[in-house]
Amino acid sequence: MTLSADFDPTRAESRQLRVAHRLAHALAHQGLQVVYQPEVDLQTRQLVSLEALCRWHDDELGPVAPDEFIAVAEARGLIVPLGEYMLGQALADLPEVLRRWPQARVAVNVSGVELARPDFAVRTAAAIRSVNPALAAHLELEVTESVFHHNVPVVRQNLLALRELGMTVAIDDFGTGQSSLARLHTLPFDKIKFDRSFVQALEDPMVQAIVKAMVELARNFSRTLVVEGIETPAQLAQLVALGCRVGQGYLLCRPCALDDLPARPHWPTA
Ligand code: G
Ligand code: MN
Repeated sequence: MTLSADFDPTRAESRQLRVAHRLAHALAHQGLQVVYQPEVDLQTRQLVSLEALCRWHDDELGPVAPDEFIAVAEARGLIVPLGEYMLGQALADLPEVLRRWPQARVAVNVSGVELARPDFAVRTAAAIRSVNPALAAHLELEVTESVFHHNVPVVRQNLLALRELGMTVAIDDFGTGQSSLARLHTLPFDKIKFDRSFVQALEDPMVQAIVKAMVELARNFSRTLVVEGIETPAQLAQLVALGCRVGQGYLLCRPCALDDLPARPHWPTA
């Protein structure tokens, strides 16, 4: 591995410490925002799920990208409180979500660090129960293939226990991790979110064949396939032709505050 000439480990570490410090402050003072990005039925334009995404604009640091602060949270022991905060927000917003879209689920992203904790399911169940146990049937967990770097039997136990309550499980960014196909059958899941990198390479006939195969795989096992990162009408048309039913992406709807979400997203066609 080569490091660029201006890479300074001391400086990188001090940035990480500063972000961690400010993030802890934001968590303690309600300084994080939640936006929602819909998953949409590509034929009916009906909203299927809303993915809760964390956004942060710090008074001192300015806007900090989720990729950066999630990695810092994982490294510095803040991912558990961050996850609890996002679940709390999702639970608080669910009554309004269900008033507008009675069939919808709200999806929260969870880190392998959280899922590998033996008490994750118990604590999550307690948080739901303290608001309204019926809301479990309207919650989804998004997990990435990075969970395979953690204690997989514990992860499995947590997912199984939460599915018992009615929650569903989505494999996020599918296709980017290592040995994803080889390990897919080892976790309980309801939905596959197909990574946006495939959409970006759709002109490649091999990628088209992969998308088709995923559509078949999901159909044969009664799993939902959601294609992420749809940005252009041409991509959308091609995905629909390949059999895709549900999608997410800037073309369909950008992440936005709950109050600003359209009842039924509208998008330009090719
Ligand atoms: O890993 P996950 O798929 O949960 O990441 C969601 C992130 O992807 C969010 O930060 C969201 O803003 C971003 N995102 C959503 N739709 C699109 C899209 O169409 N294109 C790109 N480049 N990013 C997107
Ligand atoms: Mn996600």
